[in-house]
Amino acid sequence: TRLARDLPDALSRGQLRLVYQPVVGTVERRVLGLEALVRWDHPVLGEVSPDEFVPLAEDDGLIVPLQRWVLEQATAELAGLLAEDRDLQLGVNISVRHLQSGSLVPDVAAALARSGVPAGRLMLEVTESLFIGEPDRADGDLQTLHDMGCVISLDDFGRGYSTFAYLARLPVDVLKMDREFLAGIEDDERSAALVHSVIELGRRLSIDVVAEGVETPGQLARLQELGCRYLQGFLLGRPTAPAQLAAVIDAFD
Ligand code: G
Ligand code: G
Ligand code: MN
Ligand code: NA
Repeated sequence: TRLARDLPDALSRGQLRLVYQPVVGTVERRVLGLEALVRWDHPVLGEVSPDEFVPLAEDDGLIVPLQRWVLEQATAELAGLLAEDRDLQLGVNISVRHLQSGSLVPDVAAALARSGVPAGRLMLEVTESLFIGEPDRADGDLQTLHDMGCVISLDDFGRGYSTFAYLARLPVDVLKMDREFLAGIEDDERSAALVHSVIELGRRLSIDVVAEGVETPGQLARLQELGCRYLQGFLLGRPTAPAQLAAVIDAFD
């Protein structure tokens, strides 16, 4: 396909960029974190979603250089915001392939060293697809990243297969609750009970729970009643270009 053909040049021609979506603390009432989301500005086709090109990169062996670029770019851009004395955590989506390649540990270390961003500011978002199957080298590398001080989050939690067993096996600090969970919470007691259970699970395991995909004031109110402290979604803030970020963050203060 055209996208697959053009992808190798996207990096070298500077067609990739990052946008950042805020994660808001309901107790702190401010932006606590930013999730980096990659975009490809294709010269002819316009903006292409990572849903389309990340799988292509994974098939083409381009995913490691792509993820390396994401790590370098995101930490460099965060360093700029931290220099203005802001207290923020940066979330980066990790590809399973990068972890399995064995180069994630040195690539993270290099990005942190180059940017000067402390490891504790970097949250690596992994999905459960990583953990289907037997424990392997990837488990050890994830533990190494955790030992380095990086924060590990389990993304899209609750989508797909049950992930409870992974919570015992892996050094998970944060659960990002899939937005599917929010669908009915405003008026359906069963949906609300499910969300409550995930928040309770997090509390018992000392794992922070982030609700993803918060779109309505009703959902926000219900999540607060259920004790959810961390929120992400279009209602709180859209993915935003770096130049506008400082304004978005400071608007909450
Ligand atoms: O931002 P958006 O909704 O378009 O993201 C679509 C999907 O692409 C989500 O599953 C998101 O996790 C994933 N994604 C966004 N940025 C990156 C990235 O830098 N690396 C990887 N591997 N996935 C990403
Ligand atoms: O899989 P992951 O959680 O990394 O996916 C992040 C994706 O979710 C991004 O593509 C982002 O654009 C999208 N997203 C963020 N907030 C919302 C929201 O409130 N509603 C919907 N439908 N998508 C959202
Ligand atoms: Mn994510
Ligand atoms: Na998610």
